[in-house]
Amino acid sequence: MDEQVALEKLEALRIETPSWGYGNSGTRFHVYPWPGAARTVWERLDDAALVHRLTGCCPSVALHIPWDRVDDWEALRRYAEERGIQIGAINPNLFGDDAYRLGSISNPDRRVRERALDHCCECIGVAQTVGSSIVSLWLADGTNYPGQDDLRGRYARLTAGLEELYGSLPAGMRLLVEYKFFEPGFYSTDLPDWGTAALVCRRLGPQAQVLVDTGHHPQGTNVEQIVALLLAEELLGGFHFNNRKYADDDLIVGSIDPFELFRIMREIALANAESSVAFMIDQSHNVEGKIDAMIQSVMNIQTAYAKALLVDEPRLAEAQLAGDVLGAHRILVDAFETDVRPLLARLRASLGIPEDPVAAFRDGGYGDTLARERGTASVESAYEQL
Ligand code: RM4
Ligand code: MN
Ligand code: MN
Repeated sequence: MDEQVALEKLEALRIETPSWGYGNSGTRFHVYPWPGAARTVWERLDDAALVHRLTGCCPSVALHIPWDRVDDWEALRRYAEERGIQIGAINPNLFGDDAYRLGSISNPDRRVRERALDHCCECIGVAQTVGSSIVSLWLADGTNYPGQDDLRGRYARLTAGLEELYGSLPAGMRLLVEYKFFEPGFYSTDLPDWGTAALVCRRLGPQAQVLVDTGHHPQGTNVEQIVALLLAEELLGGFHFNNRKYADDDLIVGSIDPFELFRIMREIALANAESSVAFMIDQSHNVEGKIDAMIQSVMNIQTAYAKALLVDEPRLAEAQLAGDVLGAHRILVDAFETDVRPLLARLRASLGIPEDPVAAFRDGGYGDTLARERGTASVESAYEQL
């Protein structure tokens, strides 16, 4: 691809960061407080705005409700806009309430199901008020033991609930349906995989699409093939980017397997689907600085995308047609091995932002200033939180 075209495409790429990635988080063993980590939704927006200032490509931030609940949503919207960002996907939280022990939308108890749906409707209202067009749903619903509940019954309750929710969506708003094959349910999960999510979205209608969280598959899953198939069926709504080594690790994007990230970005570039897919990060940081980690993830996505744009597609198509198995493979790997740092430095220079946003964050003293201003929050033990 011509370098100028690649630069234009890179400039157009937008990545949404998650409010919950800016606060302290941990494992079930402990939460280590990070000096200066955001303590309130307002501070989380401040940090998201800083990431946008340094990277130039993160103009929106996703919220998780009730973690980010405020009394005055208009005020929160204004606060974001004054800092040059917008509020993006609204994530209903259907797992942080004692009532959801046996699930939310699939719960055997009708009253709990109603409560879950009420919360989703509240989130639709929030999205409208803050100017967002995405409600992003991940359900922790599932079971821990064979026989605990009726699997077909759960599926029926799930689809009935989602149909009701879908009916409440205003025109122009999308419902993104996220899947995950385990956790917190260890025997079954009600939306375990992309196939189930796709079936459900098909049943609901065009405003429902699948969200792929890159950490939500069994080991060895070919995630880029899932992406390709969902794109072909016009069912790919968005991503939660992160990386994993073992489970749903939520490590920074591209840290464990940058080649997988490249392969995913290449499917999107090949389908010209950049503008219809929501690129979001879903990360939590246990031992590392939050803002630093977020910037590194953003840069890794840009790097993978730049490489994806460099694939010599005409030559690759020729090699594929000629049955040149390893020739085709080499053309793909060639792009992956290209050093795109100079290209990205040029992009950033042309946008008037630092050529190395991580270095700018580290050298700019931001971390020290935030630590001084905010101090080190004391956090409840992870055991109490979980
Ligand atoms: C889940 C899933 C959701 C995220 C929560 C915090 O595993 O990835 O998207 O909102 O974690
Ligand atoms: Mn996720
Ligand atoms: Mn997850």
